[in-house]
Amino acid sequence: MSVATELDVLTPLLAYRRMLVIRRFEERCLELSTATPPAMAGSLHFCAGQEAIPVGAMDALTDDDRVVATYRGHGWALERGIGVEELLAECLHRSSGINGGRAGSPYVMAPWLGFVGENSIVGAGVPIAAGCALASVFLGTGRIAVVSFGDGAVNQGALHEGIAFAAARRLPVVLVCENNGWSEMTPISETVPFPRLADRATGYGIPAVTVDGCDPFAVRDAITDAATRARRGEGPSFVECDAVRLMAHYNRDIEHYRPADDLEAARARDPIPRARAAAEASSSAAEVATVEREVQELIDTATERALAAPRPERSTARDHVSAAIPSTPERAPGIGLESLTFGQAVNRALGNELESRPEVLVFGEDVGAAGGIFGVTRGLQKRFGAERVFDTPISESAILGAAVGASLEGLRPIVEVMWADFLLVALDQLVNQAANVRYVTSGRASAPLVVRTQQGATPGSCAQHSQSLEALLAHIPGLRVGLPATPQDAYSMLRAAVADDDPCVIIESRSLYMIEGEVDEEMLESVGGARMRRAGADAVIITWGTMLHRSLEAASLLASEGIEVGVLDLRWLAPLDESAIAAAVRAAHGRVIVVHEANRTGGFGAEIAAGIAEHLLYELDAPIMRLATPDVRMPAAPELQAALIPTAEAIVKCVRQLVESPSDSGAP
Ligand SMILES: Cc1ncc(C[n+]2csc(CCOP(=O)(O)OP(=O)(O)O)c2C)c(N)n1
Repeated sequence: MSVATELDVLTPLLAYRRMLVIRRFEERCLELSTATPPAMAGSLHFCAGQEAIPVGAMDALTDDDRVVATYRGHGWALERGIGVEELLAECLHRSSGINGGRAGSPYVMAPWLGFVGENSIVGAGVPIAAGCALASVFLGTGRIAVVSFGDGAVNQGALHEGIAFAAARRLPVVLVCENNGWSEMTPISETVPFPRLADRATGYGIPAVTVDGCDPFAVRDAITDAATRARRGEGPSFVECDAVRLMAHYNRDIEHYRPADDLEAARARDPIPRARAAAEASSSAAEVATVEREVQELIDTATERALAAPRPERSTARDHVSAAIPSTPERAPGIGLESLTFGQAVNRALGNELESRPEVLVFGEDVGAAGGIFGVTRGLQKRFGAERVFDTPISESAILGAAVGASLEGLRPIVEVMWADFLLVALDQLVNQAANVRYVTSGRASAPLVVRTQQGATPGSCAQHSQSLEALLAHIPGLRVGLPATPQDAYSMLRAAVADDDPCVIIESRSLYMIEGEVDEEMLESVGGARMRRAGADAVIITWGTMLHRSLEAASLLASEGIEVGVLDLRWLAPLDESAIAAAVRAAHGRVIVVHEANRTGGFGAEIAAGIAEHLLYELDAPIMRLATPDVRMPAAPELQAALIPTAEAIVKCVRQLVESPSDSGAP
């Protein structure tokens, strides 16, 4: 039963009380936000008219089940056990708020209470709920995950991917559609050409019902059935709750678009008077009056206290973006040196992680039985079983979202996104979801997942299978981004990523999968840290990924001309090893060239150059040069690719220019 429930059985009086708490809470928020001056900043989305849904649902759940809520989620938050004062203080952005003012009204999260969170990205909670449910099955906890979303969310890709994922694996998920008839300012009838949204679910082969979402008991019964099926291992179910929206889309919405009769019809179905009538029919008038008085007192006291609470300290605004990097693990160099290809080194790292950490799962498209399209996960499913290494639907949002949910539950998912280009269809789960968890929860929760992907151009690869996208990811606070370029790094950096407590993206290079090198399995490290791959005092090439090899080739060519150029392999763009960059710039007497395969404009090279200019300007002997793929889409023809991607010869030319006439040099 709900943590908010004092009694085991939901009575009409109790249902009324709990629904009234939600209603009065929101009325108070509306009051505070429309006061002059407003006491509450920002947008608030009220669930008035939908209170029966969380109240009924919670009665079908155990305290241990997980709730992933719609952004219109005050009711779910209160019902899952967040106190009125803590929630109100959060909406007031006070330090005593459940998220210390970092979440505000629409993004409250408290995974430690089973409240995985609201989600301000429509539909995004479904894949996350699938991940929570995946963890439940794997860990055998018996928990289910309930995810709520609005009617408009049934048109969202992430929702469909999440359902496909959950249905494919028969995960214990209950999908609760809160159909209030409106998607922001558009009636749902305009975007779904049939009346019953539950019909959408039948295409996934899962049971679906429609119930009166203004009746907590009808909701409870439907969710109890769905939860029972989920607990029996029969997979997800869809419960459409037919409800009403009483308070507009958000606090300042004047509803100019809404027909008067629609609002009137909604008011006629207001669940609060109905719940009151039911309470009066089964309890005395004095009991009902007591409930009303107590609820009012609860709201008034919470308001007084929340308003008096301090605002967050400005000095804390940068805290909890990422965990502190742990010290480098003990290593024993020289033990177990073996010659492996880059791809084999990744496979070895995955095998060792699966072996040493029972909480590691590996999943993605084709990674199971087939071993991945590049053979990198070959043999792992056979060795560790299909519970731990498995194939997924072609649903990148669901793959990443499931990783978010599973990581919140204490697992360490390592997921493969076959091509970095495909990350673009699912970035929400990395950027808006995974990267936020630590910050919004002030470090009380995190999403320690690892995404492995590969990128770059190879002869014949088209414009949708060639891009180098690291700068997009390195731009996001909260994400770690590493680009191994040697078999040893492919091994050690992946293991560092798994050990790290934050979301990490490891970007491999398809063109490097077959290169061979010595790998020391005992060589463990923490995330971060650049490596000087070659010393040289005439200039330094700062690079990463595929360009490391071209830079080293260029350095050898230059050495034969008597020019000694250093090569710094950054390896991790986040965290960035700024001290290694500074040391390299100084050792090269301020002659620097940054080389990368990604397009030039907005490439990470610009960040490196800006950082050097900011901190080391007076160490520079010449303007910093950048060599990158020009701002062109990537053609498939090998001849055209070769005309664009930096070659060793092009690097040599730039370095010569830099070394020979430093003061005149500029970008090529
Ligand atoms: C992915 C995404 N697209 C658009 C929005 C902007 N937006 C916020 S709420 C909303 C309407 C959602 O409608 P529905 O799912 O029916 O939920 P309801 O408002 O009825 O609770 C929209 C479009 C968003 N937050 N996320």
